[in-house]
Amino acid sequence: MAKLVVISNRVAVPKARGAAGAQGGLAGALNSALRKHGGVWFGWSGQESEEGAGGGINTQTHDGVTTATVDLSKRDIDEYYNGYANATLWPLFHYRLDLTEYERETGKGYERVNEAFAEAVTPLIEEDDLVWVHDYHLIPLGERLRSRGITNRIGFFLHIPWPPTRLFVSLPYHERLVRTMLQYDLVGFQTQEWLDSFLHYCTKELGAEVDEATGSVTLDGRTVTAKAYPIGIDWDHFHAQGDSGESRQAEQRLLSSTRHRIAMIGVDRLDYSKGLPERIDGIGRFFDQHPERVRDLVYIQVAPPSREDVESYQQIRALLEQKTGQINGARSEVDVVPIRYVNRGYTHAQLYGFFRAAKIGLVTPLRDGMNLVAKEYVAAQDPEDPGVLILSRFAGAAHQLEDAVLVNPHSPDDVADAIGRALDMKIDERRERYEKMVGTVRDDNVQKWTADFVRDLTG
Ligand code: ADQ
Repeated sequence: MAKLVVISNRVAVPKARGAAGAQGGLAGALNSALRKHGGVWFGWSGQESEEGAGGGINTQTHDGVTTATVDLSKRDIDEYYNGYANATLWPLFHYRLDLTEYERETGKGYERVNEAFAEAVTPLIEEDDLVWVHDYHLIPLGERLRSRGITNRIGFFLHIPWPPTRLFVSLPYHERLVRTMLQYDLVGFQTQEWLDSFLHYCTKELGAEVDEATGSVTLDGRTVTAKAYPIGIDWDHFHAQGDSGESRQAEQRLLSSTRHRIAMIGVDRLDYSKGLPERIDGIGRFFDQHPERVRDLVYIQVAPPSREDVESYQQIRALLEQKTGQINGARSEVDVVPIRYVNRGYTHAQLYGFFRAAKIGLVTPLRDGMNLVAKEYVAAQDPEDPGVLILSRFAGAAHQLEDAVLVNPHSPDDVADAIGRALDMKIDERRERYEKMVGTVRDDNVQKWTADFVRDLTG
C-alpha cells in the first residue's frame, strides 16, 4: 500500500499514547489514515524563528505517524499567514470582498512560503507515495512539487467555500492561482455548490474542457478530477467523549446554572464568517418581540479568539462584546442575564455535555465550507429528547442537514422566528427532525471522508 504524505499549514503533532484523545476530529482522522497507510504529516510548527522554513525540519514519530515541521520567519508569518492566507484568500473565499486586502507583497510572501514548503518536503516524498495537500494556505504547492519533478499522485482538499466566479476574478493573478490547481490529480471541495463554482470558473475564465458529470477538467493536455467530499465528524471518538465524567459534569453544570430556562448554545471560533454579530441581532429581535421570554431562554455563546493579529478579527471581537452588552444592559434582571458570552475554548468532552444540555443549537455562519459544530450538536443529542438545530442555509452542512430549522443568517427576523419555533417545538417534531439528520452525521463521518478521498486519489 502506498505511503501517505499529508501537507497542511499546521500539523497536529500526535501526543504520546493516552493523550491522543485531546485531538480534534480532523487531526484524529488524518492520524488514523496515516497510521493505516504509514506516512508523514508535514507543515508549519506554529513557531517563529529567524531562519524560517530554511532552518531545517523537525521530525517526530509516535504510533507509526511521523510529523515533520518547519518554523516560519516573522516576515513569512506576516505575509503568508496573516497576510495573503487570512487577509486575502479567507475573506474573499467567504464572499467578503469588503474585508479582502490585495497586497502584492503578501502575495509574494505566499508564493515564497509555498516554494519553501515544496523545497523542504520534496526529500520526504518517495516513489508511489500519495501526496495530500490541505486548504487555501497551500493552493500552489502541487505545482511547486511538479516543478521539482514529483510525478506522484497529488490531491488537494479545500476546507472552505469556493467563491462565485464574479467575486473570484477580483483577485489579482486569479488565473495564475487556479492554473496551479490543475497540476493536482484530484481536487476536493466540501459541497456540490463550491464544486460548481470552481467548474464554472474553469469553463468561463480558462476555457478548460469540463465534464460536469465526472468533474474532469482538461486544459493544455492535462486532466484533473474535481469532486465534492463533504467532511464529517469522528462519530465514535466524539461519542466516547460524551461517555466521560467530564462530559456529564459539563452537562450538569450548564443545566443547574440555567434551571427553569432553556439553554440555547453557539460554539464558534471568533471569526466574521461565523455571523456572530448578526446572530446577536437576531436574538435581540426575538427579545424585542417577546420581552417576557427572557425568563424562558438563555443564550450561551462560546467563542475563543482566533487570528488575533489580523485587524478584522480584533474588530469582530469588539463588535460582539458591544452588541452582547447592549442586550444584557437592556434586558437583565437581578436574577436573569439573557446572554452569556464566554471567550475561551473547551475540550470536546465538555462541548458534548454543553450541546446535550442545550435544547437549541444556533449555528448561523454567513458562509462556511461545512461547519462541524452543527454536526457535533446533532451527534450529542439525547435521541429520546433531542434539541433543535437552527442552521444557516449558507453553511455547507445545510446541504446534508436539510431537516434542521434553516435560516437566512442576514435576517434578524428570520433568526428570531426560528428561535420562537424551536422554543415551542413539540417532542414529535423534534424527534422526527433529529432522526432524519443523525444518520448522515453518523455515517458520513470523517473516516469515510478520508477513505473516499484516498481511494479516488489512488486512482
Ligand atoms: P472552522 O472554521 O474552524 O473549520 P468548524 O467546522 O465549525 O469550523 O470546526 C470547528 C471545530 O472546532 C469543531 O470541532 C468545534 O467543536 C471546535 N471548536 C469551536 N469552538 C470551540 C471552542 N470554543 N472550544 C473548543 N473547540 C471549539 C474549517 C472550515 C469549516 C470546515 C472545517 C473542516 O471553516 O467550514 O467544516 O474546517 O473542514
